[in-house]
Amino acid sequence: MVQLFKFLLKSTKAPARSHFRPTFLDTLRLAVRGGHGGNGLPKYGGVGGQGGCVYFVAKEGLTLRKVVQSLKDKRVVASSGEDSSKASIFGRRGVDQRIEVPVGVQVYDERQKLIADLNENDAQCIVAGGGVGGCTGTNFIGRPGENRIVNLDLKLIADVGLVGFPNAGKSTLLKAVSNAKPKIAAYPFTTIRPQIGTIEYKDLRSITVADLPGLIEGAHANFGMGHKFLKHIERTRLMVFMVDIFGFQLSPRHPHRDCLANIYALNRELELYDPSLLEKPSVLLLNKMDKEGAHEILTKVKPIIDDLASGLEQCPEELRPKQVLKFESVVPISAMNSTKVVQVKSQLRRTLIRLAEKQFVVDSEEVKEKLQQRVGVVGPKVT
Ligand SMILES: Nc1nc2c(ncn2[C@@H]2O[C@H](COP(=O)(O)OP(=O)(O)O)[C@@H](O)[C@H]2O)c(=O)[nH]1
Ligand SMILES: [Mg+2]
Repeated sequence: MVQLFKFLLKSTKAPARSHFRPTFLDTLRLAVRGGHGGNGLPKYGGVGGQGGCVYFVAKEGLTLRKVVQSLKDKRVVASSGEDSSKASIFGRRGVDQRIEVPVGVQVYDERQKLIADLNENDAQCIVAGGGVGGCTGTNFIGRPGENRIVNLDLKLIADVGLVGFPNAGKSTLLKAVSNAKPKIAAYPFTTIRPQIGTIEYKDLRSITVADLPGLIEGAHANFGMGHKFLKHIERTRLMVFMVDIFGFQLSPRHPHRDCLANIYALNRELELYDPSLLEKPSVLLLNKMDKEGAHEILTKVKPIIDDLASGLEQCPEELRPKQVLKFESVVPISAMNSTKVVQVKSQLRRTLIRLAEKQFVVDSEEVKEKLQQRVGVVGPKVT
């Protein structure tokens, strides 16, 4: 009987719903309120304790989903300051609330004004101040704490952002160069959340690479995942575009786009999202060079890729960008060939070093200029 009962229970159990797994969470809205100030004691001139504040503290290894799970609800309130009393003339301060959030979170107020950018471990900010305690100035009545809604926007921080249409081989490359374990398949949209991998070099240096999935032609019109993940590019130092040398077709209903059209389409999607991204340093990887016929295509398209503006005429109008990308380098690769992958690894590193050096020169020029402006007024010119 018990056996039968158990069997029935088992058979009614819902099937595993792995496809309902929560998706990547990169925005969160929270109500925060500082504690109320305690009341003062007029008779003795006592001062109420200040209300506690709500802080956000950035911690590595956290995700916004963990933050949600750790909170009871989406309202965070710090405790009130204690009233002043005969026994303690100065009321005790309310206890602060310290909410740990992932590194890379930007905090905005309701009008989308940036409050803080928590882009390193242990960085912190006050998001709701506590109310002042009651004193002579406030008629001994404690003031309420700050009360507001804040929006947290997580932007991943990686050195390199990998961008390309589905099936280009982004996940394959990320897996080959780094410690990440992304899903790989021969159909689009196998990766629906950004993946970050770390490339480690023999000298123990490392760089991080983010695979930013889901971009398709028409993403600006919110097709597919839209531009949901493009915002993560803003924080990367180098954009790596990846295209299949044989082109790409999203589905039989969509036109087949050759490799050049793919590059223009990526260019255009980026431009429509944020034209200033086109100024960011970028590298182009032409993938699947191991397949037959790849080299013939490469010889045909290479001169146009080197000067994208020259091919704009032939580009289908709906894909045509206003301003073209300028790549630091164009590298034909095969994400499945280990020698090529090693080359990509060192190429990425070299490019990042070069960029850092360039930035250093710009920074020191700026410092020199500022110094000159200052010193110029009171003393000799610095050279
Ligand atoms: N022949 C060949 N196939 C590749 C190469 N790189 C990736 N692929 C295949 O292309 C398909 C899509 O790869 P994936 O990494 O999932 O692409 P993603 O959508 O850009 O992440 C998979 O079937 C891979 O095995 C390559 O260099 N050569
Ligand atoms: Mg993928």
